Amino acid sequence: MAFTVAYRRLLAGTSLACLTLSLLAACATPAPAQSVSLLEPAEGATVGTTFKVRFGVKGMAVAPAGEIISDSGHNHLLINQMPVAKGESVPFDDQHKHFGAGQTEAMITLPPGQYKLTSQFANGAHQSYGAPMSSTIQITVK
Ligand SMILES: [Cu+2]
Repeated sequence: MAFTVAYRRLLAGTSLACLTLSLLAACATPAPAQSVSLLEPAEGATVGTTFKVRFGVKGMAVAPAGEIISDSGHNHLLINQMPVAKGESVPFDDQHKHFGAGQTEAMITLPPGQYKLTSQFANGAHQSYGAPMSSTIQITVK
């Protein structure tokens, strides 16, 4: 009997703890802790030839290029390119723009057309964190 009461108290305590923790999102199914997104433009947007791109980064710090610091890096904008495989260097060319000063937004100019824009996060040595740290949208430039 004493055991049952103690067990019930334990269960009640556990659910209370879980309830409390779920308020902190620890008991819920967590979203990927580290991710990037393009906050602007919106998916499917039509924009002018010069437009603002805003990068979103979750779970990693944005820092200028230079040192390799774990869980830290800078944004890249890939234009009509696939994400760069994890550990590979992001090329430096017109289709791979580096924001090595730690920028989280930039003005981009592109000729009219349809584009696939990919945000790619990479470490201080421009080595990609791979597809999980990339995000792609389609836009139209008019
Ligand atoms: Cu870079």
